[in-house]
Amino acid sequence: MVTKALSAKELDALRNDIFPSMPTYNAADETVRTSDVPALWQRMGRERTPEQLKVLMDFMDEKMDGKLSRAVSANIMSKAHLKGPWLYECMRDCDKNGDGFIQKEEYELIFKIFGIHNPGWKKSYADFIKEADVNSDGKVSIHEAVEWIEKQDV
Ligand SMILES: [Ca+2]
Ligand SMILES: [Ca+2]
Repeated sequence: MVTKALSAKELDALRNDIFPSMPTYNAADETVRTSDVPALWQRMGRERTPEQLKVLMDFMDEKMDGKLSRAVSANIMSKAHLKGPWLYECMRDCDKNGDGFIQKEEYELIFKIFGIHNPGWKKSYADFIKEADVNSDGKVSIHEAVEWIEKQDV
């Protein structure tokens, strides 16, 4: 997603300057609305395609009540270049029923998020189970899912 790490200076600017300057910034709970996401990325100098932004915004609407807090925003952007932590966070968010394993509907969400960056990437849920279930218990854990995604070149 993001390939270059934000410097400490950039993160300070995000927290103290850019984030509070967004049109929908709410000082009471330190959040911005989903509609400010494109401007936020742009101000950080990280260009996203409209498709990438849409996935992120849909995700916020669905998972975060359409709001992004200042702490979460800095957290996501500071770690977005580190594949491991970002992927764990992403997989944990996709585990909608919170059982620690990725079911079919949850895989479809993962596929949607990662597929948008790689239109040529085609892996069915059956492929996912076959390839990712390393300990052969018939289920794919979050850990197994992260290791699998890391091999996908997405
Ligand atoms: Ca699950
Ligand atoms: Ca397994």
